[in-house]
Amino acid sequence: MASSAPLTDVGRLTRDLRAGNRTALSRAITLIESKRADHRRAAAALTQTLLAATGKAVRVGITGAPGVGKSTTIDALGSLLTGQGRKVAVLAVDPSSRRTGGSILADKTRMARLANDPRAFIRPSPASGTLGGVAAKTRETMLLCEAAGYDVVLVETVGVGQSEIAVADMTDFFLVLMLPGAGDELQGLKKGVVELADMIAVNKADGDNLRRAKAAAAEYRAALHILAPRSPSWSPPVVTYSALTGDGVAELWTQILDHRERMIASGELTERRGDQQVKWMWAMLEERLFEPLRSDKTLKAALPKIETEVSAGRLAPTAAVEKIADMLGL
Ligand SMILES: Nc1nc2c(ncn2[C@@H]2O[C@H](COP(=O)(O)OP(=O)(O)OP(=O)(O)O)[C@@H](O)[C@H]2O)c(=O)[nH]1
Ligand SMILES: [Mg+2]
Repeated sequence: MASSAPLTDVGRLTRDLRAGNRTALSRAITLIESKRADHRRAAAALTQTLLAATGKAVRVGITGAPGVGKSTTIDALGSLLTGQGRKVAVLAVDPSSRRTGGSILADKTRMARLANDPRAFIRPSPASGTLGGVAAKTRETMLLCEAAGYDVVLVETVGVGQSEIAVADMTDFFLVLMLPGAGDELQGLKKGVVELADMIAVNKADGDNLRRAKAAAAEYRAALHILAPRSPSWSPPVVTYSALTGDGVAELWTQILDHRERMIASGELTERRGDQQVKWMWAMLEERLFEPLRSDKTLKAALPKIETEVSAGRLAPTAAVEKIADMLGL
């Protein structure tokens, strides 16, 4: 039904999406990911119309090194939540284009339960582009999912600096996953990530790894003690669990809800979200303002030469900026 209406029929899309129609949700995401001018206008109208229906989900960001078990964790936690009657959306921010068709498939097999769960919706990262662009689309997608009735949004990202910040900036709770074993892993405890973490969870605490996982957790706990916590009402806990056996997965969720309760009570949730909204606005505006730089064909053709001239010291950076601004009509 939804597929017969044009993408720009915002009224229709809004109704179908609010009714929880998955096809409508997918189509709405296609609309917000589109670069066409008419699509962009329709997308802006759609997000404005849906605004009042957004914001009700628990938004959780999940990061960790490749292979730490992010997908397995999302499958375990997500299934636990859908089992409780919740609707779970899984999104990703991966601007590295690492996720080719093949690894999306691999992800789906790592999330085998959720992939076949009518209460779950899995959407891979938007196609590679600038991080700002990818993050903006993911944020908008998150809002669409909320309007479609998803009450938990899990946003996965790879363990690289800028995308972690982007995901922490769009979620209420930032979960950092670690592997058992000390030494190497402590190096992974990069200061930037720890400052973002609302919880550190050591995965794969099963079988032979159990003791090493506990030892790693103790070390992280000690390391965290010397850092100033991000919030006055929350000291990030360090826990161990196994996404494979499911041991400790329920505890992850208990912590997330506990954090939420405190953030609501202290007013920090409202504050964090408000700050995020303003940041999004500026980030999107920046993206928009930069767009002519990427799309203006004459400028695109001229830029390599300008760069060479600047690099060789024949053209002053100031003069180059003037030249580019002229070409853009600024
Ligand atoms: N023993 C054990 N293995 C696990 C656990 N969780 C995940 N694994 C295994 O670790 C490997 C990587 O898991 P993924 O869930 O794909 O990890 P990921 O972090 O999503 O990996 P990328 O998406 O490639 O960054 C798989 O072989 C999993 O079966 C766990 O709790 N215990
Ligand atoms: Mg994965």
